[in-house]
Amino acid sequence: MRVIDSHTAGEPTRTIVEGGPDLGAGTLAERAARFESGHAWVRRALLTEPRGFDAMVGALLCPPDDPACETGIIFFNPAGRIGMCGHGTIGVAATLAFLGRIGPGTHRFETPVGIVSVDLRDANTATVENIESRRTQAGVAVEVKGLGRVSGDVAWGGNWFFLCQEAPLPLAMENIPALTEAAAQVRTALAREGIAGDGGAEIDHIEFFGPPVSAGADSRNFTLCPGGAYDRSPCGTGTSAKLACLDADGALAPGEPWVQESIIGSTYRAHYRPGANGGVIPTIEGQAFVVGETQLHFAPDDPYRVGIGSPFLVGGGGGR
Ligand code: PYC
Repeated sequence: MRVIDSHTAGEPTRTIVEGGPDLGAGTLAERAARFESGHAWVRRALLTEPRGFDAMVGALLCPPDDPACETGIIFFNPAGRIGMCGHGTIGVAATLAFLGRIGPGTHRFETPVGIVSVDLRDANTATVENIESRRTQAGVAVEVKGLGRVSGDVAWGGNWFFLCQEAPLPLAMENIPALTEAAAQVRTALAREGIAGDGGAEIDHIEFFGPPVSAGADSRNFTLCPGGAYDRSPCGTGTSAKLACLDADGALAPGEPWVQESIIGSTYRAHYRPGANGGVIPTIEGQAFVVGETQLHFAPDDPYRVGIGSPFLVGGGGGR
């Protein structure tokens, strides 16, 4: 399997460009479900140690359903599949530019939750027009172990988010372990209270917001992704969810710029236009850099060929 690694605003994306699993026929959503049920070893093998680490997001390039799209993309992280991924989309755009498969201009990428449009400005800079994002619940309060009563909004930005205006601690890098623990407790409390996205969908991304540090930024965030890793970038789908909340509160007008800063200080420039169904169509601009090209090997006698602690290792062997 051949992969290209990039990072977008500090958050890594590992794109499978050759040798990915054959997911058969069907819609991209059906093939994504098959990737999860029948090929979960790929996720573990690529993204967990010893080849990866818990913040990595994978991108599997597939034929799109819509021939007008440049590619289909299935995003995943070590914990499972994710719907859309803003930083991953910018990472894939930089990867395809690196491969000479796309040049500056507008391209459409298909994801299992919808088609996004990517405007590649140069080899590293891309603007993503995301799927329609919307707030579905406002001011939801929940009792959280160690934090007390926490209130936030539920919003869809291509993944489900709980957005807390108040962070339990200053959004500083030295607080990352404590912020991670606090966000994990919020996620547990939401699940316990049955607070969910549409159709009972799990809210698997938690965001805390606070004042920005960089001049020119409007807000700083900390985002816990599914599993235990935080987003090093300002989170493209999380920024989309934030724009939906700002719009719903009348706090940001269509076209007005919003600069979202991440916990590591990287930024996305964003704005939105009204969507057709009462939500917003977010636009997120960021930069990605290719950092490596790797041929992965899976030696049959390597006990960790599909990851440390992987359920796909049977008695130290087995697996794939
Ligand atoms: O940028 O949308 C994003 C994202 C989701 C999970 C990690 N990054």
